[in-house]
Amino acid sequence: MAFDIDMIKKVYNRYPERIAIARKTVNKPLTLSEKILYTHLWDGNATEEYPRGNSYVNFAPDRVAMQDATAQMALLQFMQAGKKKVAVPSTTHADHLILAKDGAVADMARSNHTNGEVFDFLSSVCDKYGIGFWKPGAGIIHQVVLENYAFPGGMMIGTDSHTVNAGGLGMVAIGVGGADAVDVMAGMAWELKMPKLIGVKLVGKLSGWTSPKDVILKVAGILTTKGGTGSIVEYFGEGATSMSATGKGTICNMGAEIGATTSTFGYDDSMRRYLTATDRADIVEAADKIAEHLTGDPEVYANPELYFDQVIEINLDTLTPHLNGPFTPDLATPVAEMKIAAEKNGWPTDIEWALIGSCTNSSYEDLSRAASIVKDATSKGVEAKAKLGINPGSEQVRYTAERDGLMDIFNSLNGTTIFTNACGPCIGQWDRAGAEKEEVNSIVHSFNRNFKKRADGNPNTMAFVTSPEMVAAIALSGKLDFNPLTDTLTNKKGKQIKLAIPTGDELPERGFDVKENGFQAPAKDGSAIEVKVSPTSDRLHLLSPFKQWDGKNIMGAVLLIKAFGKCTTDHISMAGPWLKYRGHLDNISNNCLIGAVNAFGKESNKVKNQLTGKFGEVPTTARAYKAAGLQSIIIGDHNYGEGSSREHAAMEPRHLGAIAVIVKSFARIHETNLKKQGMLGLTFANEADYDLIQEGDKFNFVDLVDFAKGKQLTVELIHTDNSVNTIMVNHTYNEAQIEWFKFGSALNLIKSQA
Ligand code: MIC
Ligand code: SF4
Repeated sequence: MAFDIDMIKKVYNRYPERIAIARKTVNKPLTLSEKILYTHLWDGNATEEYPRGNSYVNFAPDRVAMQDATAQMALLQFMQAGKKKVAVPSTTHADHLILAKDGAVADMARSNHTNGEVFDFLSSVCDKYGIGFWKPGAGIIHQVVLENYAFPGGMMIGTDSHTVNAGGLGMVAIGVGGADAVDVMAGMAWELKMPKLIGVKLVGKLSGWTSPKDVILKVAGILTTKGGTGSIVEYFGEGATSMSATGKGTICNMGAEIGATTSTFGYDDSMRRYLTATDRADIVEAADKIAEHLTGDPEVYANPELYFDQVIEINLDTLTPHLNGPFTPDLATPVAEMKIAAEKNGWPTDIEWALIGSCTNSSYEDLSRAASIVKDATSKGVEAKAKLGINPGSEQVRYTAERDGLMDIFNSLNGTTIFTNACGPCIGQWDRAGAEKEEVNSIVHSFNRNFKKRADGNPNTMAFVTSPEMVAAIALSGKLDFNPLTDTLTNKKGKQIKLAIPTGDELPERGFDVKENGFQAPAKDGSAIEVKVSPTSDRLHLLSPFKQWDGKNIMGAVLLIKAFGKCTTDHISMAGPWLKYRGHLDNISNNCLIGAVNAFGKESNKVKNQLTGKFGEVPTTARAYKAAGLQSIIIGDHNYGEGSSREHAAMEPRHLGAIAVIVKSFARIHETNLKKQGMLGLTFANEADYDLIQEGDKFNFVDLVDFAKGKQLTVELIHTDNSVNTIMVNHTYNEAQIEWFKFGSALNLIKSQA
């Protein structure tokens, strides 16, 4: 039986009426995305049409998911909100903090020891406030959510950018910062700008070496890392219905890499099969009663140009396997062209490590397809040339794969390590031997992100993203430019061998099984449970509220850093070794912007301290300004804050005394995170003004006292020679968000209302 089936039935019961009214209001056939959005309006039935890309709308998501690295801050904030229990079903998943090193058993034991304090904290907060807790080893948040909580037509938010994975089961699932999760858990509305809609029509069918991963690698190549910003991507067509639900999950998952708000697919047989196989036939029964509402209207899919803001068509019959990278997930190269591309760009082609896993590609089907390659190769006497590492997506997947002999196949290959059911190398939780030498090298993996330093901390590791079956093939060949469609491998006897095309099981033939799924249900009444945070802990620290705005124009704020080029959340608040401080704002602030490249001097973590004229690290310099009572300013380029949902990237600068971030453009989640934490997230009205910012600049916000919706702000740049440039900046704050700024943070506002 499904978790929270009563909630799901309630959602379905209101569907027919709400859809009928929405259809009348909007007065045209509806996409699936609109159906889900309009059935989840906070105010109930639709009374007006919300212009896409324009109006802010209040929604009522059905559930919330959090992972250990973001849940700490989310729950520390929730503890301040003065509530007894969460208002909607919510779960926390311990998956990010487990270091991959020696293999599952040893790694798990070490992690339980090193992270014990944090796991205990999460377990007790969840218990107290009615939140389900998936213990370390239970699996990666998005696989566990897909297996247990996602349901067609539902809406959820999660404190992780890959929450969007649940689109594989037809949800609108959106990644947010912890403060947004606090709103929903505290029983308040959740606000989102009505997204635009991108329709992707999948014609033809996948076959051979081409997999769902290649669909999204191709889409990323077309749309780039910011092409999806502010949009929901809705997939449809024969190619969509003919692929598995977990394959759909892979595609939706990496929608985060193109900046999309989320991605989704209409309810179909693949979802029925997956729900049934994961013990949720009750959802199928309920969904079937309103099946017509759980997909886009036929008119929409017949003439998509009329209903979507943009339409892309991809022919799966001619789509070929891809490798995307290095350093950015949208640099798409067909496998067949890798030889030329690698040579031209000087990408090393020797591969030492090939990794399968992450929330993107760690399903049973993924493992079975990769295993088919390994089995074929070993039966033909081929040995692996690179090391293969595997992180299964969940204990249920791992247990079933072990029962079905897939793990034996992997283990029979030389150089294979099975790591924990966790994020591991995908988030830099990887103790890769030799990484500290910072040698130039390439790796391949089935993950979603490949930013600099992400997997092993080495800035010179070039990571390429591809499907699990391609990862297996490359592990065997040891070559980045190996094309299994045309190239051969040499076996132990010196014979040339061609790999058979991958085969796999969408779902385990004998059904899923698991002994200990790792779930801890919360106490019915948690009021007596005490959540302990030691005052001397260096990992956890209770929050103190940010200061309110004093109501005056900000004058004389100093430039902290002018970031040059790509500045993702990994540059602003690095993960890997810093994940351990996710529950301790002051300690984690020591990584603030240390990865960002300073536009002056082009080095990272080296900025000029305006008080002393000396160069220093970003966090130290920020602390010096704060100690001197100065507010500071951050300048950035395009798509600033791309990547993760981690609100630390907003809270750290705030904690260190920064008050505004002025950039050419923002990634959605990060912009909201800045607003929620009481900062000014602003964009240059004239992009070229970025060039006016000089190293010793001071900033005057001369009309901040008139801060209002839709009205530009005026900023004076005072240069060191006392010359002045006056520039205009745009913002997207509405009235409610301006209150967050005034109160010092959204949480301060909630508390003032409680
Ligand atoms: C990631 O993939 O970058 C993460 C780690 O899952 C993040 C969340 C985090 O920083 O904790 C995300 O994608 O939101
Ligand atoms: Fe974990 Fe990687 Fe997925 Fe983020 S992208 S949730 S780090 S597996």
